[in-house]
Order: sequence, then C-alpha cells, then structure tokens
Amino acid sequence: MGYEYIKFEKEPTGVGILTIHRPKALNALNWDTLRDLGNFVENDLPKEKLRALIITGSGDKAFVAGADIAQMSGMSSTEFKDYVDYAHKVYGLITDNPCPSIAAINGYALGGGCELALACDIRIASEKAKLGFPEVKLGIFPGWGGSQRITRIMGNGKAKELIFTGEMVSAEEALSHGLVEKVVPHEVIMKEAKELAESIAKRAPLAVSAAKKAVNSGSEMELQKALELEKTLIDSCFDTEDRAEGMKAFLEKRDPEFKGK
Ligand code: DAK
Repeated sequence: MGYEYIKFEKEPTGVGILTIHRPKALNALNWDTLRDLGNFVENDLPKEKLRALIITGSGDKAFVAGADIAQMSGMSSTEFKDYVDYAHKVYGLITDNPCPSIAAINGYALGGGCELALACDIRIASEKAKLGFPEVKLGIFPGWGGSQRITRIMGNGKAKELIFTGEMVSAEEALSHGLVEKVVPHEVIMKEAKELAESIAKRAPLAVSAAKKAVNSGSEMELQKALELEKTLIDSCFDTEDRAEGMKAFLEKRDPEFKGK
C-alpha cells in the first residue's frame, strides 16, 4: 500500500483502524497527508469484511489539528480551491461509505480535523480532547463541510458561537452540545472505540449500512420522501441471507453468523 502519512490495520473482528500519521505537525492535513487519506479511502479501504472503521490520530496529543497552515499560506487561489475541493471529496467518501465510521478523538480536533470527525458517523473523545473551528483567526471559515455538518448536529446558535469566536471547547462541553457522543478517560480511548466498533461489527452488515443510508440520506429529505426511502431500504434487507440467519439464530437461541449477503 505504501502510504507515508496514514496507517491502516484490520483486526480479525472486522474492525479497521485508520490512523492519520503526521505527529510532528499534530497530524495537520498537508497536501501529501490529505492525498494519502483520499487515495486510501478511494482505492484501498477494504470493501469485503470491513464491518466498522475507526479513524484516529497518531501520537498522544492530536486527532488532527486541521489543514496545514504553513502550506495553505503559500498557496495560489487555484491551489487553494483544489485543496478544498479535494478535501470535500475525501470527506464525502467517508460519510457515504457503507461501512460505519467512528472518530476516536484522541486530542486536538481543530478546523479541518474537527470536520473530519464530523464526516464520521459517531465521535468518541478523550477527556483531554479539544475541539473547535479556529479558521476565522486565519481569515477563512470552516469550509471542508464544517459550517454545514455542524449546524445539522448542534443547531445554528451554538454552531455560530463556535465558528464566529474560533474558540476551542473541551470534550465535556462538546458532549453537552452533541458534537461528540461520548467522553472517556484518555488512556482508554482506543479500547472504548474498539468496543463500540466491535459491537457494530457483530451485527448484520447490510442492515447497518442500510440504516446508515436511511439516516444520512433521509435527514436531507422532506419526511414523506424519507419514509419512502426507509421502506425501500428495509425491503432490501428482508431479502438478504443475513436477515434469514438473524431470525433463525434468534429462534434457535444462538448467536447469528452474518456473512454480509
Ligand atoms: N498546520 C501546520 N502545522 C501545525 C498545525 C497546523 N494546523 N497545527 C500544529 N502545527 C505544528 C506547529 O506548527 C508545530 O510545528 P513546529 O513548530 O514544531 O515545527 C507543531 O505542529 C506542534 O504544534 P505547537 O507547538 O503549536 O503545539 P502546542 O501544543 O503549543 O499547540 C495547538 C497546539 C493545536 C493549539 C496549536 O498547534 C494550534 O493552534 N494549531 C493550529 C490549529 C488551527 O488553527 N487549525 C485550523 C487550521 S485551518 C477552506 C475551508 C476550511 C479549511 C481550508 C479551506 N475553504 C472553504 C477555502 C480548513 C482550515 C483549517 O483547518
């Protein structure tokens, strides 16, 4: 696979761990790191038997400290536009991937780093994590999907406060606003993320993916259309081998063996 700035390992449980690996710059996403992430997600993320994906940052201090400020400062407008377009594409691939994703926020998640966490389905934060959108301090604003994804999560008022001030919030405060789902002691963040991922990995994968699509796409739609989508997706689950296996296993009082078929 040959990536310098990301690492990936897949555990026998079907849980994949994708680590952004540029610790000397707090995993800030320069072009090379973003490209590694994008190439991996587009071409090398296993499609078979990957049941849940954890995304985290290398080292003990940061998830991702945002876009690379040093590199951005020297970009032409065209390069800047390409950088932003590419980040949108990569984050969209993560959000739209049928495999559920968990951000294990092990430290700073700022700007584009917080937006990466928002592109994931579920966020768990270390109690040491700090989250925020410092972009307005740099003359830009959260534009890798952040200004749109955050308002859908926490409502316009709190989102505007965070974006307009550029101030960071603690993990606990992030929890109280729904920006993260859970806060855990720093030392156990990966253990907790893996436990959550494993509990998803045990379930019927096509049903989990269909549920992800129902929630993601449905929340963009008017209610009647969203309910139609839900019906279509649940119908598609009924015809799967896993649905037959899940119900049979229940009646036989044993654990199901799902195959993703
Ligand atoms: N970029 C580049 N280098 C970074 C970095 C970053 N975002 N964050 C940290 N580093 C580097 C530091 O420069 C330092 O490098 P050396 O000096 O050792 O070479 C090293 O990482 C360690 O950082 P510090 O020495 O600063 O560590 P501290 O513990 O003192 O402080 C910190 C940690 C996270 C509070 C601080 O590093 C910090 O404030 N970093 C910047 C965080 C930030 O502002 N992030 C947001 C970036 S802007 C767009 C929309 C959106 C975006 C782009 C375009 N459009 C719609 C057009 C996205 C924007 C962003 O993400």
